[in-house]
Amino acid sequence: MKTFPDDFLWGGAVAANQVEGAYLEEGKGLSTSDVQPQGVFGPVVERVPGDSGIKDVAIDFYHRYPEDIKLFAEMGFSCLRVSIAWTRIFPNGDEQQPNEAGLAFYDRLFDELAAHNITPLVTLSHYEMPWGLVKQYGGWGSRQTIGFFERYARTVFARYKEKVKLWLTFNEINMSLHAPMTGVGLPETSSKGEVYQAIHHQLVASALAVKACHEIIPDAKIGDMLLGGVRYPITCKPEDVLKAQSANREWLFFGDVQARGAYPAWIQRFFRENDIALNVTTQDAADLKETVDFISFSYYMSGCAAAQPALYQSSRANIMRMIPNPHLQSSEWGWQIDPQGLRFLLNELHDRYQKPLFIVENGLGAKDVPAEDCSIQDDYRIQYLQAHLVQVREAIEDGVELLGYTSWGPIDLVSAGTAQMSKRYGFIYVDRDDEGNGTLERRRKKSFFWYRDVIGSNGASLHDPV
Ligand code: BGP
Repeated sequence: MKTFPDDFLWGGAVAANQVEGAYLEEGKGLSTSDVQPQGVFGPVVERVPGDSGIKDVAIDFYHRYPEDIKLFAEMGFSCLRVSIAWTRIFPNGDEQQPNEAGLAFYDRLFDELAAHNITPLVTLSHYEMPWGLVKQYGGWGSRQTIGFFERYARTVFARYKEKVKLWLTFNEINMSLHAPMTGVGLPETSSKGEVYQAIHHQLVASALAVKACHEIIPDAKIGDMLLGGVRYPITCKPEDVLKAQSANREWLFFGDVQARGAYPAWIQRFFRENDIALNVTTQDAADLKETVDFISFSYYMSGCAAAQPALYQSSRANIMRMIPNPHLQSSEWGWQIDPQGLRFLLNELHDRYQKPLFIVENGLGAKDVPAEDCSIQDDYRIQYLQAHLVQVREAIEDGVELLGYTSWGPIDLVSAGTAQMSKRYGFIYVDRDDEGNGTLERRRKKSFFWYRDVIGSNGASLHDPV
């Protein structure tokens, strides 16, 4: 029987700004997420006294984490991916000294996880940065931000070196190309050259964080995090195949720099043809050589690419301008469901980088309608996850080295893309709606028991592919 490795890490993934709430508590500063009330693609709305947004409370994880971790433990989690809100540690981003109350919060969180034998996997920056750094310095457009980030990274490595041995630098680092404010703190109107320069600064900062982690916590592993935006050619016409290759390279570029330590050759042509002249110092090139220990990624969907520009006009305005695949079904939010794409992606990344992989996000955002008895029969979610996990198992059989799997949003949380509560991913239901009404009570869904069995049997309870 095919199974998962004995030390495989099973769990879920959340991000500070989508679960914690307490957005100004105990000295926390405003982050880019706090000024984007409509989500990562929405406009910046400056905060004024008395205003409020859905993320200000989110699911109140800041106060309810013991209860939530207990539920994760009940499902058998061996791993929980969380992020540290940079603004709890350095509220404006440029302080010399960290905020002790913020550091103490994550101490409590990691201690709670340890008490339940759950290994933390910690993202340094998940779709947010101090708003102060954006306003005063121009975000990642400024080279100074590298130093601020390095100070933050060194501070948390030193503080949590006994408690956290698995780290990630920037969440979905390739998303800066599509959501520059969220990714690099630049306005949406920024030119390609400005965005790539900011990305360059962030890539250098990522490498410096990897170096600092290796120095401060020698027995830790630190990875990058990519949005696995798999694109297939819409037809087998050679020009479509080439188009799909360049569409995939757009995001693989980030992995190439972070895992191989240098800019790939082909990007130089892209820069030349787009009048992009990056300022890369000799020191930058040397710093980039510090590469990640493993590759992590999110995977929700795949899409197609075509040489014919007209085909893109019919595509839904999804994040990466993917053309719909006529052979696949879509979620309620138009994300195309493709379990075999996950096996394909795992093999591609394994072949390309020859480093261990970690699936740190995967899941189905769906509307859950509680039944009369208040139960949530989310068979659609079970079906989605089951189909993907079967393909994960196939990829492991193919020879892929995979450290673990953390499904996205094991507890309902605020959506990053649309700031909705109603786009639910959880095994645990949270009583809160898009307007912020609800008791915040937690309830186990049908999928809760299903996932508990999957973890308990180390994947043996999964059916075979259909
Ligand atoms: C990824 C992000 C997550 C998460 C997820 C689902 O892009 O890393 O933060 O939210 O996608 O997206 P959404 O919340 O828009 O449904």
